[in-house]
Amino acid sequence: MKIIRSRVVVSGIMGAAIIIATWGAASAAESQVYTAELHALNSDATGAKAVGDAKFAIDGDELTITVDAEGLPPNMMHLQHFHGFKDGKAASCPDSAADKNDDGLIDLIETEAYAGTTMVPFHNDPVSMEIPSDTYPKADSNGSYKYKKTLPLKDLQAAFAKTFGSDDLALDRRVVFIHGVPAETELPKSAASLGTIPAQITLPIACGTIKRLSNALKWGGGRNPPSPAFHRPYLRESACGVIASIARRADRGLTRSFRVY
Ligand SMILES: [Cu+2]
Repeated sequence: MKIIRSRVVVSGIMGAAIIIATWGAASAAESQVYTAELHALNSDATGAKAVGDAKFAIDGDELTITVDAEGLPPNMMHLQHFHGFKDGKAASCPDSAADKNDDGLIDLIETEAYAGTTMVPFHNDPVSMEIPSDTYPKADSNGSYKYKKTLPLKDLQAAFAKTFGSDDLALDRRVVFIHGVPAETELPKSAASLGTIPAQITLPIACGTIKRLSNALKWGGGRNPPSPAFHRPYLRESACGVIASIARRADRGLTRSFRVY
């Protein structure tokens, strides 16, 4: 009986060790991935069916932003950002109901009720938080581009806090927009834009909601991924406690069954 009992205890401890080691590794790497599948907006007006995907990979202190897009108006620069609400409310991509003035377009101002405000630009220097820039990616003659930028996460969080009052990028509550049609595109006068910027530059042509990916995969897809707090040491310890108590229960159960025997 002693031999079997100690086997149960040992396997319980081993199980706990494996699980703790797994959590420890996840915690140390601090890797998180967020993605957004971009779908076309205003394609009737632009004649373009823009699609693509955006990815935000946090690896330790680094954030890598990638955007692969195609079906864009070719040979021109396209503004791209994540948009969101300052109060952290979840942003969404506008649908046709967003066209309040019924001019057949969802202009930048009409997106605000759904997606909030322009937050972080994806150009050569996102940390600058400068929205006007001539370093946004340029679509090639096929209407495609690939954008990739790695930056210090802390720097972006600090810049974000300066502008929006919180260092929480809250990526899973934001949307990605790609903007821009050729300058010569005729748009109705009702197409609104920011300040004096022509509506052709800011017209949204693709949108995607950002979703957190990495832990959802680790934890079996459909289930809600655990919050980052799950990786905190005291939670790991309490999980350790749960494993130990399961091991104890198994041990007691075994003891009882032997007594019956
Ligand atoms: Cu934008």
